[in-house]
Amino acid sequence: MENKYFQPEAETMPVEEIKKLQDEKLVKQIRYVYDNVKYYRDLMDKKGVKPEDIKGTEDLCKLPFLKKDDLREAYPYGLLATDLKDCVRIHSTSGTTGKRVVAFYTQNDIDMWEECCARAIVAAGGSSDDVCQVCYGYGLFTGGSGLHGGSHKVGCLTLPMSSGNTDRQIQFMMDLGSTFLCCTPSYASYLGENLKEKGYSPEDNKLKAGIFGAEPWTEEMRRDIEKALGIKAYDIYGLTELSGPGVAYECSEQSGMHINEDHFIAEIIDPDTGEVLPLGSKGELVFTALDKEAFPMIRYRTRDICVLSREKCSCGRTFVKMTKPMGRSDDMMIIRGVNVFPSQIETVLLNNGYAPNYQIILDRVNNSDTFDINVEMGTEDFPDSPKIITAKEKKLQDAMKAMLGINPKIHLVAPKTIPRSEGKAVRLIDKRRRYGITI
Ligand code: DLL
Repeated sequence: MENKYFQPEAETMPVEEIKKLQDEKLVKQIRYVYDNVKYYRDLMDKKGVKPEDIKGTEDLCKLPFLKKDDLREAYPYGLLATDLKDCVRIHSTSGTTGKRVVAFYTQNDIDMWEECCARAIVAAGGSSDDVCQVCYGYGLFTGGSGLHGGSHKVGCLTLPMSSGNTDRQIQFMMDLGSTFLCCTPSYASYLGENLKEKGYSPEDNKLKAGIFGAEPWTEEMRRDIEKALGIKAYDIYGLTELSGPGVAYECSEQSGMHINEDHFIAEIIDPDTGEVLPLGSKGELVFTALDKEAFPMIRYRTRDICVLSREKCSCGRTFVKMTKPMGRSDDMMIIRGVNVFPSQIETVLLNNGYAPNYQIILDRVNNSDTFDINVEMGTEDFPDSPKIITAKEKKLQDAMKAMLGINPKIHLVAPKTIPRSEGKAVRLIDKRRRYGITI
């Protein structure tokens, strides 16, 4: 594949120039955040750091971290740096408890984000000749809007399908000759199976590439998807707090994702001590956004564990590369592409009169996640008739769906049947690990 770039001057910028650009932008951004975000100013004051102390990227380590808990504490407007009237959009994702994280965007923030997604599409071989089928969810989730905006910037014919309705996805894919597919890797895999069931072979579709992310996937899964759909499958990484998809993207080498370093500084830290680790070490990824106006993020701890590498890439891009996330330094699970924290499940249980005696069982069947929760009934509810139990399970399932955005299967079990442990309760049995899924 011939290497093309959406913004070659940025994507192939010599490493020394990237560093210089980051130094300049960082100094400005820290001053901007100090002056406009009281929450972060207080954190800096507490640490005894002033904007004048930050002269370049070497000084980054002096700055305090931001964590998901800070976002919850500052909810909804505490980290906003602009007037609300300058914001044009929000997106949102789950927080560690009931409160969601709400991220704000100015038009410049949206433009920067969409350009990052456009870089990903072009790096995967996309151009204005392409028909780009976006089946990430549209709405509060960033997947749909991000790739949609990127597809527009590249000039592709964009099919804003959103997720679900597989028959319609396949009909449009075939009738309109989609050449690019953007969705979670598990949905890509599911589409592949459905195409096969309908009697299509991989040559029958016009797809040439897919951009898959938002959840962990393995090299085996990549090979399966490539074979089932007859395409090249590329990874894309991002998180709502930093904009959404497109913080990092894969190129023709398909060996790790280039981080958009003109917009984001990446650090790897020891998740226990917070100490910055040298390039090549495995640790937690921390990002500083250099251009964000509405919702600036300084040293944001992603909790994603990975390794960075600056080896020369055959695609000609100079941006540092990250490996696929290899795990998390917190207890967040990604189920069918949706971020779920055990604490959210506990909140629902407590709100519905159950004690937090539960166990989550995750598995993967036909490349799709299954999600079951066993919940102990109280002795006073036991034994209820099967009909009453079924009704209670349904009620709890609806409450979970409202909190998590996805539907678990609830199984009410007899009191004292969930194994107690002497140490930390084993809340999660993740059978997906046998397929190499580690988040
Ligand atoms: O998942 C943004 C996104 C949408 C990325 C579409 C790619 C494609 P959040 O819902 O905020 O944002 O979840 C962010 O998802 O911290 C990772 O743990 C995980 N994640 C994102 N991309 C990948 C990936 C979107 N390619 C969290 N591989 C992140 C593994 C990923 N995990």
